[in-house]
Parts: sequence; C-alpha cells; structure tokens
Amino acid sequence: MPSRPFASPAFFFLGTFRRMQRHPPFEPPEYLEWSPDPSLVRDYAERLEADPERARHVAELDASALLSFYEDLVRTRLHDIALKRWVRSGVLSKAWLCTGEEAVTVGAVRALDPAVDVLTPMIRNAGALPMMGMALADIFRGYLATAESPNGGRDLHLGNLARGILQPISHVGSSVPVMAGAALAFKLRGEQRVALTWIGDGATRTAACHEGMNLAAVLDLPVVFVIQNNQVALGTRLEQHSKGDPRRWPDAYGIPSWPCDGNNVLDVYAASRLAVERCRSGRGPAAVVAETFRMGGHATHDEREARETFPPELFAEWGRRDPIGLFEAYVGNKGIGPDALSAVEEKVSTEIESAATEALAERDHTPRPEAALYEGVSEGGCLVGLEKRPVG
Ligand SMILES: Cc1ncc(C[n+]2csc(CCOP(=O)(O)OP(=O)(O)O)c2C)c(N)n1
Ligand SMILES: [Mg+2]
Repeated sequence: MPSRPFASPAFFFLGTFRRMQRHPPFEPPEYLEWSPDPSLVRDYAERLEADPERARHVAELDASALLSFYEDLVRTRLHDIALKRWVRSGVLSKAWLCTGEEAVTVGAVRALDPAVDVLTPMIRNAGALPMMGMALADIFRGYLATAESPNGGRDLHLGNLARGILQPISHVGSSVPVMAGAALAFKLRGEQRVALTWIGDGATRTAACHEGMNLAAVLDLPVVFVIQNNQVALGTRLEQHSKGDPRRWPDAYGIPSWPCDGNNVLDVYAASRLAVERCRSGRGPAAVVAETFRMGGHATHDEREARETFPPELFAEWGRRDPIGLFEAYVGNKGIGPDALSAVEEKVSTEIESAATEALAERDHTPRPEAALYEGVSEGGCLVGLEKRPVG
C-alpha cells in the first residue's frame, strides 16, 4: 500500500502548513486568504503516484531538491510582484506576468540539463531566465530598456546564448521553427542535447507553430514543445479560438505527448522528464500539454477586462489551485518544516529586492540610438552561441 499522508484533513491544521507572505495590492484576491483545500492537496499527491514512470522521477527528489523547486516558484512569483509594484508606482507602463502559471515554467526547466540544453521562453516564462543562470538584475534591466540590459534596450524579450537561452520572438508561434532548427543542429552534430519551448494555447493556432512542429516530427528532432494552455489568448477564450481537446493536438503531428496538471509543479516536472528522455535518446520530439489558468490579465493593463472574460467562479476554482500554496501543503506533509520554507522565501525576497534596486539605479542609462544599428548585430546569430556552449 502506498503511504497516505493526507488521510486526515485535520493534518493540515496541526501547524505543518506554511504559506508564503501575501502581498495584498499585487496579488489576485483569491490568493490573499488562501488556505489549503484538503481534497485538492490529496489529489495533488495522488496524481504524482498514479503513473509509475512519473512517480519514479518524483521519488528521486529529496528535501533539498524540493526546496530548490520552492525557491524557483517563489522567485518567479516575487519577480512578478516586483514588476507589478513598478507598474503601480509609475516606473513601467505595464508588465506581462505569469501569476498562477509559475509551475509550467519551473517544472519544465527543472527537467532540462542547463549545461547543455537550450530553451526559448515566451513572455509568461520569465522564471526560466534565472533558472538558466541569467542575473536577476539583467531581467529587470530588460524591462527598463537601459543600455546595460541584455539586448541593449531593444526589446523586453530577453535571451543569453551563453546560458542556453535563445531570445524569444515577439510573434507568437515563431519560436517553434527556430527551436526545431536548434534541435536539427544538435541532431546533425550527433549531440545529445535538447531544445525546449513553450507554446501558448493561442500560439498553437499559428502557421509558424504548425510548420515547426511538423518539421520536428518528420525529421525526428530532439525538441520538447510545452503547450501552456492557460485557457485564453489575449482576450479570446480557448473555446472561441479552438475546437477539440488540447491534449490531443500533438497527435496531429504524430508527436507523443504527456498531459499534466500545470498547477502541480512536480507533475509538470515528471511529464517533462519523460519528454526530455525521449528526445535525448534520439527518438524524436515530444510534447507536454499543461493545463493551467491565467490569474491576471494578458498584462497588467487589462486585468479588469480579464475578470469580465471569465466568470468569477472560474477564478475562484483556479484560485484554490494556487501552484505555490499547493506545493507548500505537499512538502509540509513530506516533513519539510516552516523554517526551511521561510529561509528560502527570505533569501529570494532579498535577492529580488536587491536586483530591482540595482537595475533601477541605472534607470536613466538610455541606450545611444546608434547602438541599435550595429552593436551585437553581426555576431553570426544563434549558431555562434550554440557552439560556444559545452557539450555533455
Ligand atoms: C503572430 C502574432 N499574432 C498576434 C500577436 C499579438 N499577441 C501577443 S500575445 C497574444 C496572445 C497569445 O496567447 P497564447 O499563445 O495563448 O499565450 P498567453 O498570452 O495566453 O500566454 C497575441 C494574440 C503576436 N504577438 N504574434
Ligand atoms: Mg494562452
């Protein structure tokens, strides 16, 4: 019999559960009074045990690994809260956040080997950047578009080839053929490396996405496509832009896929590990289909419209599934105490504050206009960066 640590809902009220600090002006109302729903916490754990292959990957995670997941989740949330504070205080006009979707990024990146693999994050995957080694201050510099920002203030889509991060393309779907191309390079060179990108539910409807996924399939390329179904594309709900079950979309290309609970970081991780394993062993592309929900607007400017796009009950339902709160409840029941979680939150919070302060101090470092014409333009593109990185 597998152990059932959640047999009694009362277990949660014995002091094992610790919630990260709330930030009332900057978080969805559903998160402010959050407390664990015992049935959801039970489902969370049971899902991880349901499939032996996934359970094997989760069972390998010790307390220190689980705390690393927590660190990545908390950093992703606090990064967004720092940006929202900047919006509210007039530093930025708007920011694109991933509130409620943090687990889709963290779980997928954790499945990669950051020393050899490459990824391209979409706007809701900024959490991937520090996980691949980009300095937090550089991410804030990107938003401020200062001369020292990673792309010299050209764009808030950030990359760092030396860290395996290809700068995303603003046109959604276009990163799909680019990552198929990176994977083709790995295959032609006989390198056991994997490329990964996220594709929003809306972005899956583009021609570029279709061409890229099809190319990856017919050439058996080592690329993982994480379909991030957050139920909406800008202000268009899923059922307004697509027919059929998103979990079946990869079937159209003959690409095997692993559906997962996008609010369960360990389920996303386990599904992504299986997808990455397939790619690394030369068996061709794989997809992970993560179901989640955008708890805010497309960006900070249309949060009110987003609340009108969906009924309040849906926000309430997904609000109960806060990926960080559920993870806190899960690890609390695995014996990770409140002090360990507090220490992580305190460390990350200090890092975020100091990175934001560092970047803000350079706020008036406007890029020289002529720098846009030549600096960083003629280095030979991504192949230079891909070759520079060590091969495992
Ligand atoms: C090819 C293209 N068409 C339209 C846009 C404008 N646009 C930016 S984000 C977005 C919605 C994308 O939705 P989805 O792929 O589901 O990602 P999400 O924003 O939900 O994470 C649109 C239509 C764009 N950037 N590129
Ligand atoms: Mg979407």
